[in-house]
Amino acid sequence: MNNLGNATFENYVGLTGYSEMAYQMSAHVLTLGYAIMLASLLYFILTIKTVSPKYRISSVLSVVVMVSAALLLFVQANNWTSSMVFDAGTNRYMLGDGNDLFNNGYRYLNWLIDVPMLLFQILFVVTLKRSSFSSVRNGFWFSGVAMIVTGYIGQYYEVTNPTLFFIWGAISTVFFFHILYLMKKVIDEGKEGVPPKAAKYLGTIWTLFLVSWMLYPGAYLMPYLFSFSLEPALSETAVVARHITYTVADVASKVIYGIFLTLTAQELSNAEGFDYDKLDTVS
Ligand code: RET
Repeated sequence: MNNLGNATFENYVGLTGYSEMAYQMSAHVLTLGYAIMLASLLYFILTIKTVSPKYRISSVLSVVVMVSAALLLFVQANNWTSSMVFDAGTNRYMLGDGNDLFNNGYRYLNWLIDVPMLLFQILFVVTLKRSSFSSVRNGFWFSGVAMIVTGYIGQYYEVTNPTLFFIWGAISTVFFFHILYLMKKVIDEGKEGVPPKAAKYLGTIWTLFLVSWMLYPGAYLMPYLFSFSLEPALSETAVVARHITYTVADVASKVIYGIFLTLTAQELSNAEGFDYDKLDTVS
């Protein structure tokens, strides 16, 4: 096998090439990713006035997340199409000669911006009853960054050194559990004393958060989920599955999460006497 060093498994699979279907599905799902972020950007801008002013920072943070994700996912999609080149001899898409290799690193750097933003966002919607705002915020910030940086280092070893890959992944998971613990606390406190509909939305946000954030470690592990051994599976199905998992996770954790926070803020605004429906009527 060609020695690609610490290149990720997508490149090793590219040595034997991708079928038309695997290559195109990957290209399409990566494109869908940034298209959804751009469309959702408009949603978050256009709905900002439907919540009372104190909740609007949450929409602003969604706007920040959409812009940064759209840009980085655009680069990620182009990274795929420029690293794999169609080969008329074999009718497969092969790792190109002299091009950039494929790497998921753009995603990790995007998370460095988006993860703290997504975690702070909920703090502008809920009111903490017992915990201190600044200690939760610092915990979110610290563990968010530590989780991503350790995972970023680990992903370089997914083919060449499974031991290091799993050690860095395990360290990252410790920080992930800390984030889950803090988020559960924030949501439980946020549910106290709010209208039932807002409490219900917060319950949905917790389930959505748990499921969508778990997809990221799933994508990290993908070459091993397909091999059931300590050797990574160099399978194009695993590559496509990773692209799809990341896109589903991105849409759920950034867009749908942001929409549910907007809905929660609308309920809370209403309960506090801010009635958006009546703002436009001439009295
Ligand atoms: C890594 C490394 C392996 C272990 C764990 C990870 C968790 C990643 C998560 C990322 C969330 C990203 C989000 C981005 C939104 O823009 C780093 C893959 C636990 C939870 C929500």
